[in-house]
Amino acid sequence: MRIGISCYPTIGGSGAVATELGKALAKRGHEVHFIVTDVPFRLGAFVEHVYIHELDTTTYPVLRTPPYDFSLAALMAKVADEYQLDVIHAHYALPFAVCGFLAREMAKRDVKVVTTLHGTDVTVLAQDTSLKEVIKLGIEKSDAVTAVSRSLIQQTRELFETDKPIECIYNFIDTSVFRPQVGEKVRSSLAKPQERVLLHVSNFRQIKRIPDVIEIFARVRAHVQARLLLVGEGPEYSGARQRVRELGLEPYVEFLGKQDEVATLIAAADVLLLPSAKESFGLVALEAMACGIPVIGSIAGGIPEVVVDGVTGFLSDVGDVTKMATDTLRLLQDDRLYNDFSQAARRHAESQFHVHDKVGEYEALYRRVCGI
Ligand code: GMT
Repeated sequence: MRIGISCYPTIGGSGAVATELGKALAKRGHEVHFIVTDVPFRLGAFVEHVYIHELDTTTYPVLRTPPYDFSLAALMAKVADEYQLDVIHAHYALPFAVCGFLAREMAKRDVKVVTTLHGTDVTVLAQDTSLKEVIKLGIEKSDAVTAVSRSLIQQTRELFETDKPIECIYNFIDTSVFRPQVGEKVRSSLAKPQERVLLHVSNFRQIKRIPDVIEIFARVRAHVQARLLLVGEGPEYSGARQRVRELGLEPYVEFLGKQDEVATLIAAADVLLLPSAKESFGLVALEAMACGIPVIGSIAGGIPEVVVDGVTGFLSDVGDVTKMATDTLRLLQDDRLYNDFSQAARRHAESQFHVHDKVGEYEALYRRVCGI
């Protein structure tokens, strides 16, 4: 098939999933056209059957802001016609599903629009009443809609009061890339042999609850020698640095900033902390589990669909840092328990979220909407 993919190319779960999907589809022989503002960060080296169509965001003196969304829709339609696309896959309702809808109206061929909801587009942007109706339009005008968890389907139904069928296709992982042991070198450069390593990876937005991450670490460190790796950047970054200073934890916390290649960093850790207030899926939890790293997470959104409480990690109510710290210590102070969790996490990632299975689900969906 010939598939167009539009996504946010910057660091973030939705861009990572869209890019990995495109690469996996291309490896299966499909022709994949990324229609984007920049080359997606996870694309890496040249991949056969993958084409990039970058948007030229020309500004005109008369316009206060470039007509970015219309230009993207026009580019989608142009690529659809020139390369005879069967499907445009929009990753994120706004603007991509809406642009896809406009592109389908403009294109000369019968191209179908598939939208994947990733979370923030629904749970955060829909709170803005001025955007809610346009997001709903993008969802309802798509030929097919998927969401990355059942929880997100439920939330979408409630927020938009829509009966549009939404299918759950979970995010996926390439377990040959995210695997135990790949982090050994990184670990020895970042932590002392006797230190246990706690890790948090996010875009440092308020919903990630970075102060909880630091508090859990402070409580754990009171009992075991440990180091905290913080990967990512965002609005809460400077507040986090200040909190670490106030608690006197500076020698034990590494702020690593934005990182493209996270597999080796994740595999270098002992435990992943994900205490988010909102999370449609929690891709980093899956990446950690694939590396055999148990997850300490919150009962929020789709996290309980990814992490099996008491088997591949421990889950707590949002904000319950006491239980999260206690559970982390339980894992770190009991080697047998830790190994059981580590092995179960890897097995669960392989059996439930393998890239081959999920890409197969997307292929079946594309075929269905195209009637082939
Ligand atoms: O977590 C973020 O803030 C980034 C966001 C995005 O748009 O890339 O991630 C969302 O999509 C990911 C991929 O499907 C999910 O794993 C994340 O859980 C989801 N984030 C939220 O729902 C907050």
